[in-house]
Amino acid sequence: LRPTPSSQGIPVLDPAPPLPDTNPVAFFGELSKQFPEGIFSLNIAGQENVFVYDPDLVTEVSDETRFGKPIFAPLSHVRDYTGAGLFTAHEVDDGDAWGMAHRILMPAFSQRAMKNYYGQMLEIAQSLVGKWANAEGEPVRITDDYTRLTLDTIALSGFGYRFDSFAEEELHPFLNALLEALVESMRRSQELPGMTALRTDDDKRYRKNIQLMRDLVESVIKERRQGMSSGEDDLLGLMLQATDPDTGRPLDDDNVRDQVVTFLIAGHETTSGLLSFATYSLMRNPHALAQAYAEVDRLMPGDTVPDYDTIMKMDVIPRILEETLRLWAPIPQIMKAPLEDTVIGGRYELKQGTKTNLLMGPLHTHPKAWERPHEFDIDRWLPENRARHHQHAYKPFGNGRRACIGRQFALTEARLALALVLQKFKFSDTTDYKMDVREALTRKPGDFELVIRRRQEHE
Ligand code: MNH
Repeated sequence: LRPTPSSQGIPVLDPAPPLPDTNPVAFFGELSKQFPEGIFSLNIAGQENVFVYDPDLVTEVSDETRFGKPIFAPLSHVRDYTGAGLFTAHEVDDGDAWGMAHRILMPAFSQRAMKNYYGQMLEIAQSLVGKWANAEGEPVRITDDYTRLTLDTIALSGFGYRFDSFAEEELHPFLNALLEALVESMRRSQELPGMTALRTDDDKRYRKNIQLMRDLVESVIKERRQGMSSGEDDLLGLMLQATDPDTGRPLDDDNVRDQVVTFLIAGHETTSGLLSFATYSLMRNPHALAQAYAEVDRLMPGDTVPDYDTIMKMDVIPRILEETLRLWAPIPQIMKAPLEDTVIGGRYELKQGTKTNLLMGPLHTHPKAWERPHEFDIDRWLPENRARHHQHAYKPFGNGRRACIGRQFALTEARLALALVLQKFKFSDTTDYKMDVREALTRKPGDFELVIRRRQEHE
């Protein structure tokens, strides 16, 4: 297969190679190596898909006056369970659902609002540490436990609901239903609707999984409505009571349900991936690990329980998280589309509505923007170096008004969890783990196990 320039000037692989059954984004990343232009096009299931990762082209695609977030496959399928929740809402076709929820919820995600969730974040992080303290010398399924942590944290701090995941051997049924639903939505987005219609058993199972997630969420909302006292200021309280400052209207009941499902998903998958990739990266980068230990020992000596201010004083751990998000962005691809026919890079023609995918991996390691791009180097994030970064070569939280609303939440939770874990434990990679990325909308390491030991004084 040879790249050829298409009629719009964009290099294209024609005919398109068959997509793999798993990890399509990793496959697009591999293909990107054939296109130093930083852009290429593929026809997938009859539709043109453009991929961009040159930082200067991404700068143009990040201009919100020219590009918006379209809800095409796979997000159009994820809508089967997240409806017009923030992540999958159309800005036009859903009336003002996105704008209303965005205005109502933004204040709940400001940096200062994080103080309100800190107590609950700490409680759940301490459950993780408690579990690991009893697993001395045994291999631990790291990603599963980070998933317990992040799911329990968003559920408790957002909705006052306790999954109590650390009490259970098995992951909560909500997670299995979600995983199966995500896999099914991804599969649907890579086949023609006629094929989906033939898979009637899969469809039954899909509906059953969606029902399980919605039933759980409906029961959480019902409980809250019954026991509600005014002034409950978590996310659920806000969604049930607040009115939109612009329209004066509250969110309707279906929308509240869709938002809760959205937050349970968006609020845990990615942060679990971040913590897993960060732990993996620390195992491979002893110099960064040593600095992290030094930081927690300085700020949290002995068994000191960190408070919110301690977490905000950290310097090394936040830089570890930023560098992890560069090399292992949990959302490896986001989609934009031109609002009108346009030209980028002075020569690549894009018709209105063309699927224009930003590939995080190739963008975050683009040689135009990053020196020694594949090296894990937390010093890139020192203030003096940060100032020299390309402005649009780092998008782990997306772009513009559709960027991640939960960013501060994720970073606060991840700093705290990593700090507590490093205060107490050292890890050994006795099985010499080889990174095995699993994509299901987001990506995480598969079957990542480490042996954990408690740290002794001066270790
Ligand atoms: Mn989050 C949107 C990455 C944690 C809730 N998030 C996005 C987008 C990216 C993203 C990228 C943009 C997607 C797109 O353009 O289609 N999010 C992350 C990462 C982490 C993360 C890498 C953790 C690390 N996100 C969280 C947490 C929450 C959350 C935690 C909730 C508590 N994210 C959202 C919501 C949206 C979103 C809601 C959709 C925002 C919108 O479109 O208005």
